[in-house]
Amino acid sequence: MDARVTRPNDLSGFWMPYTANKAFRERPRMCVSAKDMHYVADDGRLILDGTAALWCVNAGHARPRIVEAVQRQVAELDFAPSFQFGHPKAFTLASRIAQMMPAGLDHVFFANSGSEAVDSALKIALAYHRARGEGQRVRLIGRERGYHGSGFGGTAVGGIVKNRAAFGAQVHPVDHIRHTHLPENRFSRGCPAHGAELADDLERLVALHDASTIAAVIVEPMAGSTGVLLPPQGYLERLRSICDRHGILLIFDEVITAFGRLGAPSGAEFFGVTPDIMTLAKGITNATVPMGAAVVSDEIYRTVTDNGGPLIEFFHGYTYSGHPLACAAALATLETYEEEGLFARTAALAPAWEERIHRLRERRNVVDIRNLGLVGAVELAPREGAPGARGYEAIWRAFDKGLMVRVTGDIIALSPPLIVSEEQVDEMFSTLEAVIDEID
Ligand code: PXG
Repeated sequence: MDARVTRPNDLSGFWMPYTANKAFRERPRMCVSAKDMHYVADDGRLILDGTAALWCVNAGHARPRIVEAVQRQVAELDFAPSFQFGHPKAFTLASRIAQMMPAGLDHVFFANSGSEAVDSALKIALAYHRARGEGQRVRLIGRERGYHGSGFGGTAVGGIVKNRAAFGAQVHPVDHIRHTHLPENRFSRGCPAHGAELADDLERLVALHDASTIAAVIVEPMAGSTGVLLPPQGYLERLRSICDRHGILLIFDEVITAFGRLGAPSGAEFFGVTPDIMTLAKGITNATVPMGAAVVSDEIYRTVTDNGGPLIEFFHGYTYSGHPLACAAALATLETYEEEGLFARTAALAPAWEERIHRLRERRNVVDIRNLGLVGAVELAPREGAPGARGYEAIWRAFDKGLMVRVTGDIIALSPPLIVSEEQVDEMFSTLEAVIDEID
């Protein structure tokens, strides 16, 4: 089949998300089909997927089991409501997810994206404290340079300046602990040695606001979107113990880190630290059908459902919570991960990945390299007076050379599908070297 299609002439109707819209129209990058590790561009070129799209196509593109499951599902049960009615696959899927996640996280609230998963998690935290008679615990704590999606809740706890700046006062009382990115950790391999004590910044906020006003702390175990910031060794354990000391819920936003990205079912398992609530999305369905979820401890679920109110205990949900197509896609995705041993495969490939990415150290403008699991970041120095310009150039230069990369400012991030071969890893970084060499 000829993959070429006519490019639509008018590119102004679609207001593209998180995109340089005007620049895109001048230099469009269109994908028209995909299979396994590759996209096909509208000019017929193969594009190696260096980022699992937006960190989400973990099993690779158009995998047969998932495609067939969605096709079957749409014909069998296109939609069924989850408000006061149910359908079996949502229950089966919730149990499967609970089995995959750390012991004690047993109940799953379904949403349709990471942003909705985050908003659900934050509302669950508030409802939990209220149900146990501590309704004054309303403050939500995020972290600088954190990303928790684009809902109002996620934007408020998020810590990326540009994502917050245009939207005025946020809707909820929030505060932020310090980010974990320290200059002395540059070129670390895996989690950096310095900075566990940055978790103590939560004690500062407890002293300022009093623990009795704080409902929850939300962090990404490994911050992806903001440019791959890794937790210093011992940091997450310390955060966990400070939360415990003060009755503050710990939420791990695992939208990127769950489903094999680090070589384990979740970041929680990888790091050996269990949160009270975990958010999921992206890899949950291999991105074929939108889905998100908040997974909560039995204690939280029971407290809210036992004390929340008569009949409906928790007044929150989405029309498409537990959508049958998403459930079918997720079940087939989890089977694919398991059948192909993709999480263990990632763990096995991680050392070669680390070795290869750190060979970029001597390239021009490279000021830091970070890696963990199948995640990597190459940070370029900003061009004088034009921060982000080198990063943006890297996107289109890489695409011209047949590679998809993601960029935050001048940080180039890579996170390929977990089926990537060692040869493709080498191809990816060889292309990236050529791209970096071209950028002045
Ligand atoms: N939490 C985290 C940790 C995320 O990374 C979201 C929530 C929001 O998910 P939705 O499904 O609402 O977009 C995300 C999303 C990038 C990039 O290039 C990262 C995300 C989305 C798009 C691009 O780093 N993460």
